Amino acid sequence: MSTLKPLQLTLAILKPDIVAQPHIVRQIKNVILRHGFYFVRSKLLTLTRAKAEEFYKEHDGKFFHNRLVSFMSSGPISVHILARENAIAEWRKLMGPTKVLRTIYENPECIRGQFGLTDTRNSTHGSDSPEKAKCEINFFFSEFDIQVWEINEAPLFSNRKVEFDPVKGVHIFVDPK
Ligand code: 3AN
Repeated sequence: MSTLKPLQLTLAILKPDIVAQPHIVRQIKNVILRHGFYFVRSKLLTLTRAKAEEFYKEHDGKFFHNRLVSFMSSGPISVHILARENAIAEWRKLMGPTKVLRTIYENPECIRGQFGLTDTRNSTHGSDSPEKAKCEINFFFSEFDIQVWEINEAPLFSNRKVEFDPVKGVHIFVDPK
């Protein structure tokens, strides 16, 4: 019997503070690859303020909401569907805690500990549950059908029939020839 655990999808965002520094984007993508994640889809885009408000509507009314949506719509973000066993928890572990000002002392090895600037400009985002991952993937990749991916593409990823294409910035299928 196979002991392979199914791949899980999550949504990762490299926020404007990171995208403004291409060498740090490269470092973070390398960390993601070294930790066994697959880049399933990737996009570079800039959120309008209205779209940033929609994405963060659960934080409406909180003291940091205005600065959060201003920041998230202030420049390009790099958005990725990542796949891995336990992708949601593993990506959140790699990012580290939300509060950068504490994390840089308490957990300096994680991505936010290394690259975060403030509690708002905290480098990265990751979905925090399977339901949120589905919803957030659909928010940014409405053309991506999770069920179709699970049937058609996931087995090729699980069987490692993919390789990372640095030009496209995603994993592509290896030619079987
Ligand atoms: P996470 O991104 O770790 O899941 P959430 O969902 O609680 O954290 O918060 C969403 C975003 O809101 C954070 N990534 C951060 O940019 C911002 N944020 C959260 N808490 C604070 C805070 N206390 N001060 C400033 N910004 C915050």
